Amino acid sequence: MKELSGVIVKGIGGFYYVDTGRDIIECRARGLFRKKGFTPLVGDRVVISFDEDSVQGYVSEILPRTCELVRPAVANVTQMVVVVAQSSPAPNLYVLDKLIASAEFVKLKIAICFNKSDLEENAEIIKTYEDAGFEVIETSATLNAGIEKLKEVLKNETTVFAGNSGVGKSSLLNAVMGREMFETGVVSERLERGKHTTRHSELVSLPFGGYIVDTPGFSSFDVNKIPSSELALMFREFENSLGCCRFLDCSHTVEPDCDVIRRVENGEISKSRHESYIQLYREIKEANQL
Ligand SMILES: Nc1nc2c(ncn2[C@@H]2O[C@H](COP(=O)(O)OP(=O)(O)OP(=O)(O)O)[C@@H](O)[C@H]2O)c(=O)[nH]1
Ligand SMILES: [Mg+2]
Ligand SMILES: [Zn+2]
Repeated sequence: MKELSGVIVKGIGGFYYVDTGRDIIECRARGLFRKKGFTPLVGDRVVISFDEDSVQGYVSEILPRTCELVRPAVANVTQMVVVVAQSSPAPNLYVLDKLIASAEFVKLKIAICFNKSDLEENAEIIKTYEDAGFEVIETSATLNAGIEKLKEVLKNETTVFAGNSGVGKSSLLNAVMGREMFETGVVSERLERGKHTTRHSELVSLPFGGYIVDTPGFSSFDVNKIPSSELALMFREFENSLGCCRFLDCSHTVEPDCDVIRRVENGEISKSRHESYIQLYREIKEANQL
């Protein structure tokens, strides 16, 4: 028996596919984990026992996780790239800000990719997010533009691609990989063609180091887990205001002498970001009252 370490890149029907850096080895998990109610996840760093004579190995140990996402169910993600189409479909800033807040909550690195620059440039939105302090990448998957910068951002990270359906996540990943690995096109078209779309999360290893996860359609984490009192911390450009409002427990939604609202009014903080904050704040409050 040989012991090897690796990363689970795919899990289907009780089998785990472990990337050891040299090969991908099909493994079963030791019954041990099931007894403890602990299931290996895609993204887990594991130790496997592997018999040279056998084609199958066993996952014998799971190393501690740095984080654990629920949807997609992936462990040890380090970064989220939120993809937005500059037009078609029109950007939904609330969805974008919600994804950003959920990623901030689990302390992921964040980059925002404004795709479809070949159709219509949306300089205003790009500026909003640059000013708020985000890494912004402008791309066109169709024209293969901005892909080198995207690759730099992806290098040596484990990245989930999130964003509404049709914004071009799979197209961008194909451009990064340099081949058609991911299925593109709108869901309805895919169904009409009767093509299989994957429902399992899978890590794809990048030739220049790192992994990516393509998540179909909209994806977000459980934002309702963010305590409403901490939501302001998930909006990085609010930071300088915290502690500067008249009320110590200011919610930054309606209060007088609120420093966040003051900075929205003088244009230092974007109005749309603050609107998303208010909507999310109310959503979290409501969900927690049930
Ligand atoms: N004009 C233009 N079209 C693009 C670009 N990127 C993607 N598309 C098109 O937009 C459509 C949707 O692209 P996908 O890559 O399938 O989008 P997705 O985000 O993966 O969508 P889901 O898998 O449904 O979540 C396809 O018809 C693509 O050809 C781009 O940069 N410019
Ligand atoms: Mg896709
Ligand atoms: Zn305030």
